[in-house]
Amino acid sequence: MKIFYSEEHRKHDPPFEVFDGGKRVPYYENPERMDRISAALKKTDWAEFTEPKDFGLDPILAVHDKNYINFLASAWSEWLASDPEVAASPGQNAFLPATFALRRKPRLPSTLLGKAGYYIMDLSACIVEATYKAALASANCALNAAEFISSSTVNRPQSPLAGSSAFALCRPPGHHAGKDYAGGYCFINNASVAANWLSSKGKVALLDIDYHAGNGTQDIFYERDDVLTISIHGDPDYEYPYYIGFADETGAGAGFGFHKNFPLPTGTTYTGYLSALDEALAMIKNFAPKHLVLSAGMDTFDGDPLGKFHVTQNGFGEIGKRITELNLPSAIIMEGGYANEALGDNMVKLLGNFK
Ligand code: SP5
Ligand code: ZN
Repeated sequence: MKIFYSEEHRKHDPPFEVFDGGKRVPYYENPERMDRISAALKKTDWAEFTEPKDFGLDPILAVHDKNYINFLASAWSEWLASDPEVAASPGQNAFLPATFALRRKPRLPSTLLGKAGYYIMDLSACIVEATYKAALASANCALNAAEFISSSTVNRPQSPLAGSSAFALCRPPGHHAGKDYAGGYCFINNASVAANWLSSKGKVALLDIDYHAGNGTQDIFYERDDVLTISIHGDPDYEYPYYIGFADETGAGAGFGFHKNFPLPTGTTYTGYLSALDEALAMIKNFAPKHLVLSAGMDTFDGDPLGKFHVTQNGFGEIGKRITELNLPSAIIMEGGYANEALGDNMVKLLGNFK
């Protein structure tokens, strides 16, 4: 399997994040995650690591607001220039807003801190010097995977088109980022950029199996009927991102009926999970897409520090197997997953089913 991976993520390594009532904790979405996955993949005989080529900004701007992307590009250097304390110890700092936009149509502020509250939805999307470059490289991994699966007869003449797949080992992840906002460790919505790119070639299904609701993806495709979006996750009634991801959110306008959320209770086990998954897969079959994009978060794992589900390592094997039974060319996009010791093996279990 083609694995698209870039080292650009490594210096995106914020020293902390703020969560759960204001606790300052080490950044869970850390570079070690990629090392664990790479190491496990390199032990298999089927992982073929490839450096992604650069698609430029156009496919990113087809999903994201230009002013938002400009904000991501310059936030760190503007902050550094504005605050001598930060300039004195940049490595101990991460840029976050301290004020958030009101829940009415806000106007875009002209100042850096005002923009931060407008464009960032929480305190886990920390910006450091390397963030923007890492986010671009991550999106390029997803685009390379999309391109690969859409042209696999050319790239892989020996194998049949149906069932061919590629893995974008993306970091930072993407599914919490919307058209014009960052959140939940996400800045550019890699899976959405890939799905939108693929949508010019035919219908796309985007299945999100990260433990957290894929709010950014939901927002981006909410009014579209050419990309079916489905997310299986911890019920936002108790879990991040709290305000979106409910069962009654099913799309709007032309997109009505083309979004589906499966909010599941705390303590969801493999069995409970699989019944939601089967329902999701039946919807995808019925939609008959040309390509599948899988937002593959592994934080549903039993031992994940941010999750409350109990999917086991073998569970990921079964989940992967059922997804491959769709027999669709699949771009698998890395999202969350924070049980670092198990993350590599979990990912190998999931991926091992795909051709
Ligand atoms: C991509 C992704 O998985 N993003 C997740 C962002 C979650 N940020 C909020 C974390 C809240 C943590 N609550 C954990 C309780 C641990 N005792
Ligand atoms: Zn997650």
